[in-house]
Amino acid sequence: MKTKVYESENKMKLDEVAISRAIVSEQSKVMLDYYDLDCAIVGAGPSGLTCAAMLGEEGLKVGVIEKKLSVGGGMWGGGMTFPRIVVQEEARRLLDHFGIKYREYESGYFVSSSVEAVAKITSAACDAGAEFFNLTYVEDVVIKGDNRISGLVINQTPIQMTGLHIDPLTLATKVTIDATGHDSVVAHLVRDKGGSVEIKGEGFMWADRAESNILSHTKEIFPGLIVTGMAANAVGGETRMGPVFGGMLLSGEKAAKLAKSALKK
Ligand code: 48F
Repeated sequence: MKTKVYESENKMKLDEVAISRAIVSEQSKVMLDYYDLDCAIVGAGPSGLTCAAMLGEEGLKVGVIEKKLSVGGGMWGGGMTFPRIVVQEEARRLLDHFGIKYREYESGYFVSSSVEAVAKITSAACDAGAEFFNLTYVEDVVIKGDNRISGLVINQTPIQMTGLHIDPLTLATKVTIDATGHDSVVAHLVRDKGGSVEIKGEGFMWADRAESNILSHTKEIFPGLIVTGMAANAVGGETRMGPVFGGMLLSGEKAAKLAKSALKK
């Protein structure tokens, strides 16, 4: 008598090694392709993610390098662990662009879920073709005779964490966006090695001033290097703003426009 046929008998049997090969093979292809970028975005916080989505939507080859396991930077946590962010009127159209829901609290304070905001902007960046290199940190830049950033020196975060003596790899990029937040890591790397970059440092909390001025600080500060988000304010000597995120989204959008026009030159 025939025993019960399990559904699995007709299914393909999974091979652990094939799973491993699929991952290594696909990621190797991506890396070979994306080690020559139109635009490298360092840091996957709100400004970097917005910039990645906007540049990807323009059909440019974009790589996002994020030292942590997860993307989202300082947006996940909202304010003091309450997972809500505030966005002002000027940036409401970007919430609409990414399909992020919001409710108006008093007049002009639009409140969204920080988790939804990170997820939807990340999703837009993925849909637009941006590639993510997480657990990867930028430790140096390539600057040759033309005095312009033409590449980034990267390594894996666990190597940094364990202090292992393992050399990094290098990727080529036409434009670099420093979206590393308060630390403004790429700007510091350039300045500390003699590049003519002035870093004024971040000021006290003053949300209205910080949000009003962020776009003027979002600019090319060294040939091939654009600063965005909190990195732009830190470089520009601007105040901080806490959990109001409109400026981050608008700054990411402006950085994308600047990168696009730099790429046209
Ligand atoms: O800090 P972060 O969220 O930057 P942002 O886009 O947004 C700032 C706000 O979150 C908040 C604020 C606004 O209200 O004041 O702080 O300007 O994200 C920066 C990302 O850069 C990564 C870091 O892990 C974070 O996810 N990062 C920092 N250094 C490196 C890096 C590095 N050397 N290589 C790669 N990623």
